[in-house]
Amino acid sequence: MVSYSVPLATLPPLHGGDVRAPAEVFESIFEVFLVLGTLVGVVVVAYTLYYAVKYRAGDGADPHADSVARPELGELPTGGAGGRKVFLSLGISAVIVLSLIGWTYMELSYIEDGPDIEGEEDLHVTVEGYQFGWTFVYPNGYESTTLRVPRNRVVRLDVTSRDVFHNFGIPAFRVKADAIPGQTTSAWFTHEETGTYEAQCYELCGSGHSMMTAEVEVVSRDAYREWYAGTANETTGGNTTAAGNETTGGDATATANATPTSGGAPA
Ligand SMILES: [Cu+2]
Repeated sequence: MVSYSVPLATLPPLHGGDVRAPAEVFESIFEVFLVLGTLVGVVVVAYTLYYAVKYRAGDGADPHADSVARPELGELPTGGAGGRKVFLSLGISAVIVLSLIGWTYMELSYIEDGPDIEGEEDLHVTVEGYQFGWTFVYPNGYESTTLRVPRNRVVRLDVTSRDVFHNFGIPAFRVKADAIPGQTTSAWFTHEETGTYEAQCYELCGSGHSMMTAEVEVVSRDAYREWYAGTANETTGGNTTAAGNETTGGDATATANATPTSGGAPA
């Protein structure tokens, strides 16, 4: 169901659901480990049971009837075919384990770096955690308590905090990032289906921690465009609260939202 390796270079600029979302990557890692783990488990258990039954002591049968030269007490077994069997099984195990490590590392690096898409710019949203809620700051300075994003677009989050340690996560998208005052942590996601999801704080941060949720709305591109155009009017209109301390500056609103809001926000 999940395509396990899409070469990043072949991704189209405007992705129509072709960019692998973090949720898909984590799912594929889980599936591969589940299948291989089950396979190894079945082989080991079957092998054990087979020999347990084959060499069982029953009905007074002679255990040495098959004329195998068994090792004496204290003597190391040489293994079947002069140790070739041991060497082969160890070799195969090593190849499997090393391949898994390499593949998983590459998959996780993809999550770490994000997809490499040329063309349409990614949507950057700053996420600010505070006791006890989340504020989402859009590129035009608009602030919202709901994270509204278009479907099928890479959304890059710059996560930070105004007070104590928080952790921003959207379980449905398998995305999670530390929110630490004075620092910015990056995360990204993309989602195909429109709908309403929930973001949650994942770092015990005080008495209101469990209520520290936010709505995440994935909407169609057109709906997003329309909504975002409306927020621009709101931001550049009479109310310049998004710009924090720079309200007197008038035209400096666009650049001033990152530091002033995190430093000078009301507690
Ligand atoms: Cu929190």
